[in-house]
Amino acid sequence: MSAGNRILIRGGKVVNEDSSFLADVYVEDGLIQAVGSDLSLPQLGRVIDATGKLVLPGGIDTHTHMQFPFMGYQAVDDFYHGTKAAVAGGTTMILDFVVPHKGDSLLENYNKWRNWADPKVCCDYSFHVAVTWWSAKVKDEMEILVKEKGVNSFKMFMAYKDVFMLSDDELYYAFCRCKELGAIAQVHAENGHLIAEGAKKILSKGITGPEGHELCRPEEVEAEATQRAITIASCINCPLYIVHVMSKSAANVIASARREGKVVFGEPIAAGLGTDGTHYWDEDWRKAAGYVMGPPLRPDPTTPGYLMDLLANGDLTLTGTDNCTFNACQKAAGKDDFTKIPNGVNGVEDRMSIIWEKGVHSGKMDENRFVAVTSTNAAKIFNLYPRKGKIAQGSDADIVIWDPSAVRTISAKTHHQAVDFNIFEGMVCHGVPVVTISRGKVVYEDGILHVVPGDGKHIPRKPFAEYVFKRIRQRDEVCQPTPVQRKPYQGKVMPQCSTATPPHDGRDLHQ
Ligand code: DUC
Ligand code: ZN
Ligand code: ZN
Repeated sequence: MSAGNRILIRGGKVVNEDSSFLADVYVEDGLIQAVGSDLSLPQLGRVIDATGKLVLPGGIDTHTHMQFPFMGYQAVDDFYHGTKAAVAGGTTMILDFVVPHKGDSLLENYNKWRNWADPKVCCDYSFHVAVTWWSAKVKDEMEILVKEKGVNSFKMFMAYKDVFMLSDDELYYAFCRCKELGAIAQVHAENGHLIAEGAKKILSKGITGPEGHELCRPEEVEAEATQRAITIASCINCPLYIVHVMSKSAANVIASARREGKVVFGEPIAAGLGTDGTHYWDEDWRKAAGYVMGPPLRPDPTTPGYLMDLLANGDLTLTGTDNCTFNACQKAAGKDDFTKIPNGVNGVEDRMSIIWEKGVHSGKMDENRFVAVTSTNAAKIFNLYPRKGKIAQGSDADIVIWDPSAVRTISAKTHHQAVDFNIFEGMVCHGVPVVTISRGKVVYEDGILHVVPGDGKHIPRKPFAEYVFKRIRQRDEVCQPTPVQRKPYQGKVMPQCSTATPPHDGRDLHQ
């Protein structure tokens, strides 16, 4: 056995979601073997001094789209560049999306995405699968994905009309299937019909620039869909996960649903927590287009702070990035028409620093809540806990040594992503990952990457995560409606009139 398999992290403060304590951490063969005082290396190995630093579970980014073929272009951060950047930022696992076209097999696409990812990933990963159409085949393939392929989450789009969008009845069927299989239903919550009509209206006013992207999908379009998805899920007692919560109004809808006891989780993203939609009005077209994503960032500059408040107090649960990056020459497809700008922004590298800066450094959340929203809650919802999201004996050695007092300035010039733009350009962040360990290997240290493409592993996930389904199961058992016991009606029943239902007269009620 080589000494490279053994690492002793000495003198740091271990931070989990529920406690912080001074301890050494001993790692061997990819696992945390011991957490305790005054540990020593049993044999040859490496000692890393973490005095004055925090020892955190590696970040889990719940929402990425590496090399996603979308709107005519392929996202430039592929599974190699994307996961390399992830570990440089302290993230040791990503959850990416398989997104089949309407009519296409979910399974074939799952295999295609696996073939893209497996040889390239530099950290562990897993897949959500999008349900973009509905049929018996889709229903059957969802079962195979859950039972044989380790998928326990499916994403349904309420936007991207005619491309990925499902109708309300299809959402209902998909949610029912998710619940049956013990998978979590996720939604991209925006009203696709209103966006399509809004885009025509804004273009007809001669507004063709990136500001049109926000103007045609204001925040009530997101809030309405969020409420609708929650209503549909609630009718079937199905747990629901709202991806990329971008507005105050959508966040408020989720907060009140949670107060009513609904099993719903909201995922804000680094972009929405770290910057805002005022940039769509920037006079530099390229800069404005760099922020185009769906749902859009909001022009109300108090939005990021508000979303962070809700993330700190538990109304919102965990964080991703929606990392889906396009270079200037790809964004330029929409230079004369904002509807053609490929949607997507960066975040996978900077998420941890942004949340530390705006959440912990600002005093809104403590280091334990930071761990909860950057890894532990993701691990619990997607049934990876305590293998991931915890520093404890037996957990995977996905660890970040974090220097809370170090400072870095974010820039596209120095980031590790393939994209030529960074939406957080110039932002100064306290909280810097100094060492990242991915399943027991140092993959990043003092600014230097030591990654090997293909070293990351696909992590299968089991259905029926307790954190999500315990309440659902109990409600199904005890909260069923029962019929009122009555004596049968004994009176007369009037015969039905033959013209009770007027015949359809062929009029189109939508004219
Ligand atoms: N939104 C984006 O901005 N990009 C990828 C897909 C999505 O929903
Ligand atoms: Zn989405
Ligand atoms: Zn997305």
